[in-house]
Amino acid sequence: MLLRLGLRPRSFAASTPLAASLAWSRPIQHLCDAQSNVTPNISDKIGVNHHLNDRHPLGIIKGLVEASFPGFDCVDDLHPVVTTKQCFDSLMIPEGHVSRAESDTYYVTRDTVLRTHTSAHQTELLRSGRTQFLVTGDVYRRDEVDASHYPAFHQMEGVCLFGADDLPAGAAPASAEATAWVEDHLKASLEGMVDGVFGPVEKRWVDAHFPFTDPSLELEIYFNGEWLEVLGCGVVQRQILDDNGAGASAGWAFGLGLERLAMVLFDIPDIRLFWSTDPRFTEQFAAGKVVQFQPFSKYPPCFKDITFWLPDTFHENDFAALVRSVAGDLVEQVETIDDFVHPKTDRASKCFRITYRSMERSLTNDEVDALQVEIRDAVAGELGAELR
Ligand code: FA5
Ligand code: MG
Repeated sequence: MLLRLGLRPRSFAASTPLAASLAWSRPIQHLCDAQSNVTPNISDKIGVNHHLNDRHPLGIIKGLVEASFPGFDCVDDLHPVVTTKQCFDSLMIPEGHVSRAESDTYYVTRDTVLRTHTSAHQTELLRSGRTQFLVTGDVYRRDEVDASHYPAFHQMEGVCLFGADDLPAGAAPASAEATAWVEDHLKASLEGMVDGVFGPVEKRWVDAHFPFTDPSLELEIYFNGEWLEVLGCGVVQRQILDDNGAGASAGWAFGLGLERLAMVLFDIPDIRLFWSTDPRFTEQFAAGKVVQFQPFSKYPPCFKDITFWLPDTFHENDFAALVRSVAGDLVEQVETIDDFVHPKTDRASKCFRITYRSMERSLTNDEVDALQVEIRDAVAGELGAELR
């Protein structure tokens, strides 16, 4: 574990501007308490707001999806530091759920986190009386490292409520009939959005589970030879509607990954590119235009393996976050290539392969070696693991 959450009280939490407007949006290192696991490479991303840049692929795709939902209120300026109540409790995510773990979530203090999804704003917007809305923002997760996962990414949440008048005649909002009708409406709306934005693409629905929807589904699109999960969605739990002033309605919600959609739409092969400031990337895009990304070159990769005895509490995301904090976007992938348990002592070790590759230039052996040494030191120091 990089940094553990302690139990001492946090004095500033009460005065932290939550869900304040982006006027507050700048690095948040000063908000973090001593136990925070927010690393500088993450806090530096706060306030960049690619989704507000209409010449960035994320801003362009946001505009296209918003245009597919005419009449919806579009909210895109809520601050990414939220309370655990907003992010988890309000969505019926139980204590002890994996999404709350320090291995998966960036804690600012014990009671505040970098939002892990835009669903964190669902209930406050329901309470504001809105019945159709989209919320876009940057979200943060300690997650695996590969071409489609990044610790900072962007989501768009959509919510649509239906009153008794919208539902089939005689179907009470809380009835099974209304739920089935809302689910059909949800699928048709999202398929319509995807067909409108992408034209013909291969897609499929997969059963899913979210504590805040029932039933729950995910949509996948076939891209670069694989099924890519682009969104999660479902019928909003009755209790959430009842608790937030929408008890007379039924409704659906979705949360889509803007990077994933933009990868498909612009043919962008690696999620790190969204953070590139290389003009060879940024100058390919213009407001309102969909173009095929022209890769500027593929520089050679460099592979380095590291093997260590696992400390008592260890999660693979701890290692991924550590690698990202040392080597940033020079890391393309982190894979586990070997698991070993000592037959006599029962001690477990893992071997990870790190793929280093810059999207902008060739890396030198010396610089990769230096990064690897820094990672080895941090594994021994911060993770408290014994290198092999
Ligand atoms: C959620 O975040 C739910 N809040 C979605 C939802 C909203 C369900 C409303 C029901 C109702 P999930 O963890 O599956 O679900 O993430 C949603 C999408 O975010 C994924 O489908 C994917 O497109 C994107 N995503 C998730 N993790 C990453 C990551 N590390 N990097 C890039 N995109 C990601
Ligand atoms: Mg998912």
